[in-house]
Amino acid sequence: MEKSKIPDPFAELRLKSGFETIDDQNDPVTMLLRHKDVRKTAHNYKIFTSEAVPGRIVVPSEVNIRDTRQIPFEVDPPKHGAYRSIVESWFKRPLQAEYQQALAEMISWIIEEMITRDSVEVVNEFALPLQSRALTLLLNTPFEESETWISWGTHVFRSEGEALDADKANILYDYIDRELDRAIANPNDDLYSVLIQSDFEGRKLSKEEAKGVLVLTFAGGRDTVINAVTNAIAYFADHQESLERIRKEPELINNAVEEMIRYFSPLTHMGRVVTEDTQVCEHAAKAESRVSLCWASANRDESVFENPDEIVLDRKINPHVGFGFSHHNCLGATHARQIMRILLKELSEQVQSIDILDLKENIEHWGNFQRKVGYHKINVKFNPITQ
Ligand code: EMZ
Repeated sequence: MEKSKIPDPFAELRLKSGFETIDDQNDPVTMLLRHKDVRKTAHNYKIFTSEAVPGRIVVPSEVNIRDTRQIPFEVDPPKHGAYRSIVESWFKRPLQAEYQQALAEMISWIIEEMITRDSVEVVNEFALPLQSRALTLLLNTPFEESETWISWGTHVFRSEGEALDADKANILYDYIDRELDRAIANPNDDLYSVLIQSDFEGRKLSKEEAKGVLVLTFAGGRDTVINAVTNAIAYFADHQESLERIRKEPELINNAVEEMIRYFSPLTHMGRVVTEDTQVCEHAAKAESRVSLCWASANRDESVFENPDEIVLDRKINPHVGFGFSHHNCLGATHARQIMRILLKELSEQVQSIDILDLKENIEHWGNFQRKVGYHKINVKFNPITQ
């Protein structure tokens, strides 16, 4: 089997029943597996709320390690929209030419350095620094801050072998508190300062609300971006011809990125809490219970996608839900898309081929499902293009 393959563990149950209930810290979750059900449920925020106890819609639940409500992620409409409109234009900055230029320089520089090495561990030496450095653009903070963020590792709430790591989470909270205090005392033009000065429903955004946006910004786009970047490199290692095709047809890049996000589905699923007794897939779902929208399964739904288990670089109709769906579609998606587009462009221009030396897969366990989401480690050798 190709080393970069990401199998679909949901296929059988998606066809059979459309759902599966799994345990999560004694707070079960019914995972919805079909594209149609996932989208319908995502729309229906009145019965399937995101505004539960902070941390409960995340699987694994973060209720024991987090009190701060992530904003706008853990708020329902109409308040969700009011929060989102404060931050939307900031998170669209990656569409600006200067932003893309700065990002391209960062990514090009990393690749230039990596192609000189005999071996690169992509997760920690490539994807994590890339994600953290790119985040300095999104926050508009000094580049040096990325060193601190890199030291936190690939996930701010989890460590290898530990699903929830409260000590680690506290490092992030303390850091954000300090930065917000600094911004209150000495505002500048970074995201902390912008949030603190924002107006919300006729008042200023509180420090706790600003913190909610920042925790989401740090946590939500971290392992997801790292997995997307790492999986893309593994894919090109197995498919040198795709790298070549992108070099010759760079106009394919946007479609190719969407297709990779569909296939990789860097975030397996996201939960909702049921507000009243209802039904999912002709199955009773009680008020107060949890369901999850399984993006990874929906993205392989054979009733929607032809050849769902293949990366079809020029797939044209691609209603994937890799960035979520409906009101809560990913706030960081513009930034993530730019990272991926520039990565593909720079890789295709600098790299001839990639050899995988060794790897350790990152397998998530959800009840009986085992899902590969990426790698804990993957050592590769980048072979430069030699003219
Ligand atoms: C939450 C989540 C957001 C959660 C879009 O996903 O990402 C997870 O990685 C975090 O642990 O807190 O931010």
